Amino acid sequence: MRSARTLQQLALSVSRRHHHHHHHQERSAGIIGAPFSKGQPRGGVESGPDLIRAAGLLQRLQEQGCAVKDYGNLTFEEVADDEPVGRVKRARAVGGANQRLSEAVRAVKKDGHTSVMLGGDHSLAIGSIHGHSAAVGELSVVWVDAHADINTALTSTTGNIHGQPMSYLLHELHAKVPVLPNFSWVKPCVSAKDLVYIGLRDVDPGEHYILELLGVKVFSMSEVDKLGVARVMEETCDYLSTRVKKPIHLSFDIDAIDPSVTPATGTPVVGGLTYREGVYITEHLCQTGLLSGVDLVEVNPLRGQTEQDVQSTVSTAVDLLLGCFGRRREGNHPTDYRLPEP
Ligand SMILES: [Mn+2]
Repeated sequence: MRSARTLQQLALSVSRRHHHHHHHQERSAGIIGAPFSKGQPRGGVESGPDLIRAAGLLQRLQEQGCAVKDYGNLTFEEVADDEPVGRVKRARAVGGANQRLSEAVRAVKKDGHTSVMLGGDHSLAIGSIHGHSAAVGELSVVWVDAHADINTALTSTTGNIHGQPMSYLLHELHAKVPVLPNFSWVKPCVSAKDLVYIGLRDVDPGEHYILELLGVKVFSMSEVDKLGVARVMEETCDYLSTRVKKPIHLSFDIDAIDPSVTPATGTPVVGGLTYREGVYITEHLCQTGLLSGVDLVEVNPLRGQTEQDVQSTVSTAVDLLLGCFGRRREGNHPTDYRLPEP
C-alpha cells in the first residue's frame, strides 16, 4: 500500500514536472539592443546591450529551455542642432530613437516573442512600451526603479528625458505634456490604474504630486520594508488583475537594486532592493504567465569604480532577465534531460 502510494505520488510529481517544462518550452525571448544614452548626460550606458550579451545572456536563456532570437542592436541617427526645447535636452534624438525602438518592439511582438529591450537609458521605455502596446493592446506596467521617471517636460528640473518617460505614456497626463520635436508619433497608451511602481526612494516633488493626483499604486522602499517583497508582489498582481488580466510590461531600472550590488549606473540611490528581492520580483512576474515585454536599462560600465563593480552590475542584470524566463533558484534542468543508465 505504502509503496503503491509512493509510486502514484512519483508519477504525479513526474507529470507535474513535465507540465512545468512544457510551459517553459513555450517561452521565447526576442532580444533588442538599444545602445542609446541621450536621455541623460552620461556616456557609457550605450554599452549596456553588448555587456549583457557578453555576460552570457543568450546562452544561459537557451540552457534553461528558453528559445531566443537576437534581433541585434538598433542604430540611431545623429541629430544635428538638437537644441534644448525649454529645459528638455536632446528631444529630437530621444524622439527619433524611440520611434525606431517602438517599431522594433512591435515587430518582435508580432513574431510571437516576449520582447527584451536592453538599454541604454530609461528614456527608451517610451518606445518599448509604445511598441509593445501597439502590438498587443492595453498593458499592465510594472516599473521597478529608484525613481518614478514621471516628470513632465515642464516639472523636470534637469531636462533629462530619462526622468520623464511615463509622462509621455499615460493617458491622464496627455494634456500636461507639450509636444516635443520628433515626439508627434507618441500616443499615450497606458492608464494610471494599470501602473505599479516598486522600489521608489528618490521622487521629485512634482512627481510625488502626480502620483497622488492620479492615484498610482506605489510600493516604495518603505512598503518593501514593511510588507516584504513576497506580499508586495502578491498585492501587485492582485491589483493589476482586479479588472482584466492584461499582458505585463516590466520596466526594470538596474538602479532599483541597492548600489552595493549594482553600482555601475548613472543615478545610484542608497537603500535599494537586495539582489534577492530583485530576483524574486522577476520570478513572481514570470510565474503569472502574463509577462510579455521586459526592459533592462541604465547599466553603465563607466560609472563603476572597479571592474568588480561593473561585473556585479552586469551579472545582476543577467540574473534578473533569467528570472523573467523561468530560472528557478531551486535548480533547473533541460527538458530532454535523461538520467545516465549504469
Ligand atoms: Mn529609471
